[in-house]
Amino acid sequence: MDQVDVLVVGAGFAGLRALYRFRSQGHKVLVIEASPDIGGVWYHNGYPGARCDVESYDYSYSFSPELEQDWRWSERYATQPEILRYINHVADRFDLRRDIQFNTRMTNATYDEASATWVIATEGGKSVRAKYLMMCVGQLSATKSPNYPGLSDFKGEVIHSGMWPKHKVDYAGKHVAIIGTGSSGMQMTPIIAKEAKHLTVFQRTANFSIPAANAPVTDEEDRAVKASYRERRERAWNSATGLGFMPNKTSALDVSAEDREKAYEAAWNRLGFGFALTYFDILLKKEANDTAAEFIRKKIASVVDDPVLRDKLTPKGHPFAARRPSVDSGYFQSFNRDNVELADVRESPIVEFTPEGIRTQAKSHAFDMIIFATGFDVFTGSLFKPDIIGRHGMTLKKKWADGPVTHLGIGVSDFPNMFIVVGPGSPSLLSNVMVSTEEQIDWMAGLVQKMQSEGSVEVEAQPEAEKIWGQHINDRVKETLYLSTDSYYNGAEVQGKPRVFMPYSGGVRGYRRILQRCAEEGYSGFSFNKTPAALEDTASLAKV
Ligand code: N01
Repeated sequence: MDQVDVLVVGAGFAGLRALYRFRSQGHKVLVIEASPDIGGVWYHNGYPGARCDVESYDYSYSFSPELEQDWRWSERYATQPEILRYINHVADRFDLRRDIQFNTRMTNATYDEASATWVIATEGGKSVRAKYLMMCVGQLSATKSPNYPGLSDFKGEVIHSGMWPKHKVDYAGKHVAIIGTGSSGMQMTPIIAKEAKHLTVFQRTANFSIPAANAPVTDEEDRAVKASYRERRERAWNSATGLGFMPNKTSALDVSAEDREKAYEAAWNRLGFGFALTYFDILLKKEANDTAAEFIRKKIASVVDDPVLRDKLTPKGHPFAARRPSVDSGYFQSFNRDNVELADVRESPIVEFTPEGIRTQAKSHAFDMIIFATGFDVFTGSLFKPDIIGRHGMTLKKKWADGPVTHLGIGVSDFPNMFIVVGPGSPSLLSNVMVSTEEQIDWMAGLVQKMQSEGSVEVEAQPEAEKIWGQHINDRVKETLYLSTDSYYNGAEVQGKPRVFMPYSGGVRGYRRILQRCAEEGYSGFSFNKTPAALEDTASLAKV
């Protein structure tokens, strides 16, 4: 059986960063990746229009000033192919591939209490023993498709946005359906609309969206960013979202309607997600939120010609940004085209798939291709795919049957020497995930260094610390509007999933301080053992 110090699961941005950091620290690291190449979600989400809605300069690694200086982003918001080129460049530049095994899916990981190591088994029958198990499996990687009756009877092509095929998908002359209007559906709609003969978008919930304000990066802009990249990073690390927007102390309710309109207009045309931070209380107070929501509704109204469509496309019934808003490039305008139709599934639900297409309560639609942009089993889906078995046979699925329980989103009691990167309990999807990823991995590396220096072999989150962290997550989210609606933040995206708010809403800056304080306190809330606890238990039993 192969033996390594750190076994990393997943070769996306997090897995590669973990490999780089732990290898630099002298550890023997192995990354296993189920897919044939690196990139994680960016490998799989190759749908048309896929691009990041965090600015390229911020959605990139900060660990190497040389890398920062050498890499030249072409657009303010990078497309999926450009992001893949970037991550491939990083992998080659730092010689990361030699420690990655592709086409290797972890089926289970079992904690061997006697040796304080993990034994990882893969689909191909391989076993690896590791001191530390690092789960870098992403939050948006377990795709989710509704299981409609007749699904397998459909004669055309069925594609999921999050598992986009590698062959060229041709829409020309075709009748295409997109089910789902989250970020993926909204990004692909304008592009497919231009190529397909006819496009039907099946919408269940109208979503708020902000224009991407994308543009090519000029040489001048590139030089300006690179001249003070550190300061830009500092701003990101010390901002609430990891996007670098400075704290705003003004309430949306303390300014005149005219000034508010001007501020929203300026943010609308340039800031993408930053729009949500125009005033500090947009996500805290319903009345403040209403002002932003109303501004967006007016914007939608100004670009959609047909009044009935306009009404259907207008988000109602949930506060702006309490569900993840999109950042789009011409989504609403697409519905002015003659070849684009909106099918409102609340008004007329999908009854079944047929060999020819989809039958809703109202009518039968014929399609050549149906695209599921129906999202993911978020946060826990990918962590539950393999069986992770900790102390005393406890499984992660059982441990989290009522929702994720963690200390700082990083460690779980009964699962010693296992770290979760940007999973539940961390700022994760409420932040620029790149910032949170690097922050957590560097912190974990510090923890492992401490263990090495003092001869500890086992680290484990303490149940009491998990309770305190869980309470803190709940206290912080109660200050916001996140709980006022169903969303994938609180498990509503999968029927039967525990309704628990999963990410940490206290912000990147606050989280960073908490991690720092925890480290200064000797990693409070974690227990460390120099001999595996199981052996100590046996020794004390022998004495009785
Ligand atoms: O998934 P989603 P996504 N019948 O869960 C609908 C990141 N991302 O792939 O809202 C009909 O947001 C569902 O309807 P409802 C980003 O974090 C980033 O679009 O549940 N419809 C919803 O409209 C994003 O938030 C980028 O009522 C059904 C949609 O499917 C996350 O990934 C780009 C349905 C799912 O939306 C996920 O985005 C893309 C059903 N049975 C993604 N089931 C960028 O960085 C679900 N839906 C730009």
